[in-house]
Amino acid sequence: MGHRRRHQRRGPALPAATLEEFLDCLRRADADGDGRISRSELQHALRALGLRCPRVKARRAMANSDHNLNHTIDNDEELKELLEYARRNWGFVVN
Ligand SMILES: [Ca+2]
Repeated sequence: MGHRRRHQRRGPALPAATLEEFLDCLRRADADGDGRISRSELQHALRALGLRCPRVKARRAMANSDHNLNHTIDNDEELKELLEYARRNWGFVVN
């Protein structure tokens, strides 16, 4: 476990959530179980993890990671991008 990082521009970091916890939360948020993550599912996951402004964060993250513009995170490349985005911007730590 790494130390908790601070992001002055974006407010306080999370209480040491890991990318694995984020993934677990995404899987639980995948209501229809199709393995693809919609913006609404991402939003629910972020809320469950206690992030502020989950709606705004979900929108920005989707804009960053949804390369083929079909409004879901639906392949490994996009998921990888989303996880990297989460690590950089939301302070998730690599476990
Ligand atoms: Ca996509």
